[in-house]
Amino acid sequence: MEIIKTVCARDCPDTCFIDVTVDQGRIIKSKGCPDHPVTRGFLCPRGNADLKRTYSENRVLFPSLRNRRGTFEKIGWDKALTRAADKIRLAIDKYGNDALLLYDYAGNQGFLSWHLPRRLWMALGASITDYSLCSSSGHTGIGLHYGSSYSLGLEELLRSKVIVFWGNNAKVSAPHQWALADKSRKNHGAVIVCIDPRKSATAQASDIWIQTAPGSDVALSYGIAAYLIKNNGVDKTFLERWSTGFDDYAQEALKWPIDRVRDVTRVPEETIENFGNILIQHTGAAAFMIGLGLQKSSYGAQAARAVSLLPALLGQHRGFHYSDGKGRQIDWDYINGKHQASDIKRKTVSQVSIGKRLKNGEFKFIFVLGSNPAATLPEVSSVREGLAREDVFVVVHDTHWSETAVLADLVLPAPTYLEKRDIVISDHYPYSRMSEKAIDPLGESRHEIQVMQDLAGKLKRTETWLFEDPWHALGVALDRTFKKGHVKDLLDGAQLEVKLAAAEQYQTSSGKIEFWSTAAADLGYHPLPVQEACRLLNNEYILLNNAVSKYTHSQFVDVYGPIQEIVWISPSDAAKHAIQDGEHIEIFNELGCVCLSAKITDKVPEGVLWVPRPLTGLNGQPLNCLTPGTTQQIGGGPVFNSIKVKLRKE
Ligand SMILES: Nc1nc2c(c(=O)[nH]1)N[C@H]1C(S)=C(S)[C@@H](COP(=O)(O)OP(=O)(O)OC[C@H]3O[C@@H](n4cnc5c(=O)[nH]c(N)nc54)[C@H](O)[C@@H]3O)O[C@H]1N2
Ligand SMILES: Nc1nc2c(c(=O)[nH]1)N[C@H]1C(S)=C(S)[C@@H](COP(=O)(O)OP(=O)(O)OC[C@H]3O[C@@H](n4cnc5c(=O)[nH]c(N)nc54)[C@H](O)[C@@H]3O)O[C@H]1N2
Ligand code: SF4
Ligand SMILES: [Mo]
Repeated sequence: MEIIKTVCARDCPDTCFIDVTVDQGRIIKSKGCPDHPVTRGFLCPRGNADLKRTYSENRVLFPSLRNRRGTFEKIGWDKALTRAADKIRLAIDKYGNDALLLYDYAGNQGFLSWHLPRRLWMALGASITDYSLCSSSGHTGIGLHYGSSYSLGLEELLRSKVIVFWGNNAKVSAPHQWALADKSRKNHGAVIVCIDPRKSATAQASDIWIQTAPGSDVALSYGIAAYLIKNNGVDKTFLERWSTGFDDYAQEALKWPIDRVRDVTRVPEETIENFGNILIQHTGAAAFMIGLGLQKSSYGAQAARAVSLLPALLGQHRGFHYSDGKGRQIDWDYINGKHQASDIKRKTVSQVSIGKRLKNGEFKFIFVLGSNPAATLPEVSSVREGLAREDVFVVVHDTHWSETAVLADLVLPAPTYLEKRDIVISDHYPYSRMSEKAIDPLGESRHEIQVMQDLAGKLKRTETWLFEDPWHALGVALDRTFKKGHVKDLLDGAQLEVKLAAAEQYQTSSGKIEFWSTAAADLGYHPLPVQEACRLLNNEYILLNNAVSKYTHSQFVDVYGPIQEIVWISPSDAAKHAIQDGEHIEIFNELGCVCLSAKITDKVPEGVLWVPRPLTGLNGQPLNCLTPGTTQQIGGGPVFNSIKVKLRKE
């Protein structure tokens, strides 16, 4: 028996260190590393179930090619890659480089599994996406005022007196972040506040739940700011030294007296006052945890920028946390090959709104890596139609038979993170160690790097950077990433600490926190955060949706069964439609219709529905057939929490 030290590579903020017990080449146990200051010995239900998912019957174990009858046939790697190379050449010859699309995402966050494999596609001049599906609007929004969106180190939570989870369901989505907050509460009585329209698991476990109307967070932020200003709760010395534009901001905030805020947010006046008083009482010791859910709505970037400014009023440098990815010193363009292929023109398309392009057959060869677009993209019916087109050749490299894999022409088996060596650097914590291989790749699965190099060989590419030793490449790109030490130390088993960017450095044109954002003005946006109206027609509902504990996006259905096909509806809305608990109802809009079982609960307010994502309805339709491919004005992000639907009894 052996204990292998690895790191969870899932698209999750916690990046746990995992100790895996292997007996005779088989994983028998995995456990959260007890010494890691954040993992602290426990894993989430996905981490605990990775063992089962690794050995699940749904694994892709050998290359499989779709035949004329539409079923898959096992083929050898050599034939598979020859076929892929032929199709690439054909697409380029007939339609040009742009007709190739690399559709890659964060199924595995490792450098070797995700980023380095991009090099081949850079050399080919393939089209790529802008990665706008998850966090880009929040990054852009916060960046307008701070220059960059990196934030307080998460271990600051252990010193914080007020911890505000704002549009953030950390108890489910980042359980180790939640555990730090909870520890702070137990150790020194930190107050945990959750701001969410629905009673999420986090809201339930917090000391204070502030229930807002969806999309009203800018108003709430201004209301709090106005309360702080009127009650001598702002740190004027800090603001003078470290910010610009406060007077303009204050003028706007004061247009939001508490009764106006109440009308827009539906938050009672005394709740706003109480929250304001708590912040004043603990001035300088608040942590605003800005959720990804907060910024995935029509004006989500506005909400993120508004919330991010509150800690500055309290005299704190970057007293928020979003994601610290932008504060890492990593030479991404060296890793992914953009640097080496800088003279090659390529098309970058919106990931959020790619559905229509796929449907229209804009790309003739698509390589999907580490993502399941046929489940997770907006306008998913168009995505599915596009992937199934006769004139489009789709290759999927995945560990499992995903919804996308079953639509592909060629499916290639990938090893899970437990079956390969890699490095994952967290966007949230500074600790890093090698993600060691626990077991040999199952079946004929082949590492992403190997596949790309083999494919490059088939295409007779000769660029040396396509064949660079991956550890050498990471050594170059991560040369300045760690406080002390290098990639070679990680390879030797060392644990390194990532260098964090200085909190009091602001990459704005003034070098200060800009309440009145000059960058926003330059881009044609309002320099201050703007509360936009969220209008519904009669009988329309806002459909909120987000992750539940057992699943990482579309993954783990093979372990835990389907995501519950339920929809939360408020008692008054249920009564309006004479819906009984457990009754099947259809939620629909102009894009699609999903059938679900009604769960009547006061956890959602009137006019709001909630479903776990990304479920498949009782009628076989995926949740995202309801999601428009609309992009946000700021940052181009998605609008998953602004889906408008109607409902009817089945
Ligand atoms: N178990 C599990 N964990 C995950 C993932 C997973 O798939 N499964 N995915 C990971 C990824 S990639 C991401 S992006 C994160 C996302 O995780 P979070 O950052 O926690 O974001 P969400 O879960 O999308 O939404 C959080 C909350 O925002 C609320 N919300 C929606 N609209 C509004 C609004 O207008 N105002 C306010 N104040 N709140 C609103 C929702 O009701 C929800 O409870 O989770 C990560 N962690
Ligand atoms: N309705 C709705 N939809 C959403 C969201 C929402 O809030 N609401 N949120 C969006 C967000 S925030 C995100 S981040 C996206 C996520 O969307 P996706 O990136 O599509 O997420 P997954 O479904 O987890 O797909 C990851 C795929 O990678 C595969 N994989 C895992 N490990 C490896 C590996 O080592 N190698 C290879 N080659 N493949 C691997 C998995 O088997 C899986 O098929 O979903 C978005 N979709
Ligand atoms: S999915 Fe997240 S919380 Fe779960 S084990 Fe992996 S890193 Fe940890
Ligand atoms: Mo995400």
